[in-house]
Amino acid sequence: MSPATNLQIDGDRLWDSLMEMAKIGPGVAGGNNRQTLTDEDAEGRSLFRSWCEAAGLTMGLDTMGNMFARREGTDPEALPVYVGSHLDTQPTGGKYDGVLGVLTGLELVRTLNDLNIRTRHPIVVTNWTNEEGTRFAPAMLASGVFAGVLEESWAKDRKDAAGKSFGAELERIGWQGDEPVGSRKMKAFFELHIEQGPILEDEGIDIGVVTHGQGLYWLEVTLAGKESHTGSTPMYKRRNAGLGMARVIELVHEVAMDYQPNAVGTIGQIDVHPNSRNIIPGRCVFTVDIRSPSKETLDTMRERIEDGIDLIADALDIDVSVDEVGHFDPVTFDETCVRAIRDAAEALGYSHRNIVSGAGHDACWINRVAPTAMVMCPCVDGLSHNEAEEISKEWATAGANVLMRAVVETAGI
Ligand code: HGY
Ligand code: MN
Ligand code: MN
Ligand code: MN
Repeated sequence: MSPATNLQIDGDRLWDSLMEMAKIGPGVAGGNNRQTLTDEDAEGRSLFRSWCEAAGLTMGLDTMGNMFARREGTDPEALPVYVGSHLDTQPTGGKYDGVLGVLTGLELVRTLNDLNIRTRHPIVVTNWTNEEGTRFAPAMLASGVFAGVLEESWAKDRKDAAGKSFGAELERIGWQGDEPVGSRKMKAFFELHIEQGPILEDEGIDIGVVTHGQGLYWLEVTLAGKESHTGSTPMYKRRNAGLGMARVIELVHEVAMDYQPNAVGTIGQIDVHPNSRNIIPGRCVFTVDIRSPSKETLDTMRERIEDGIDLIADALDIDVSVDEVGHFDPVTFDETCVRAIRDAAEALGYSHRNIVSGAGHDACWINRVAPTAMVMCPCVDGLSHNEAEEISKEWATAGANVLMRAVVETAGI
């Protein structure tokens, strides 16, 4: 019988930790606003560090602020098994997106402590900086630098809407480490995350065995026309950037609809200048978020959208620039790690199904430098990136038990 056979986490303790963390950076509607590198993020990091130290873990911190809480194994030379996710939230985020993955990593260590079980490989619980990419684009920034895909100085120069840089804010909150980012080697990385979509709940399934992740492009589009009076400028003499943006919003939707069910397209962040009710918009800056599990579809969508934007700009006599601010190709997770997840769900008697992750996760980047897999649990109405995001303690406990078994099987006893 596997040594991990009877391991069960303490669901109440996990839930209490989730609720405790949720008190930091509260939203206005029951969720969270703990954006990366804010004082609230710093407070959440401190709480997590205090819990890790109380569990006997030693905290490492790299130059991108990634946190690594290490539990020694019986073989200190053995490559550690990493487990975690992110503590930062959307501005109108939920209590579980990312946080569940970090705190279940901590909970599995607490459980091993309770049972006085020592794995062979060390275990490292991880908090990746700036997974959300809202304040500083792109998403999964620090895990992308860790994986060697994004350049550290470029990442540290990313600015928020107030013009503050990632690097300066990381220094300001006192969470800039000196460990060179990316210097750590892993045996494997596991991440538990809420599905953030409706499939598991609709099908009444406890566990998502994540085999793949969608690829994505994040484009930033600037349309520049001419500000002028809304009353005295005849329709034929306008260079209306706002009209151009409206047509691009429709274009992105139409292109995504052409590839259903394997595509999504959204324009979520919009800045209209000068945003005055009686001035024709002179400049619009907005983000295009397109995703697909198929690389071919993703690249074709991008091409069609960029060609369409050029036609819209020509027709309206407005100037256009398109910058890529984020991209990764569709991800295929490591078969051995995926099997460890599936075998764990099977052995624990949880219903499970393969699933493709619609959202991006740190695991998508870490998969490039270490064998990686994800576990998903359902969320109510598939809702996330919304303060009403909700899960059940049972779902969290099931996901954590599967995660723990996969981690312990991989770390060996
Ligand atoms: O955008 C994403 O998929 C992630 O939630 N940051
Ligand atoms: Mn997340
Ligand atoms: Mn998110
Ligand atoms: Mn590509």
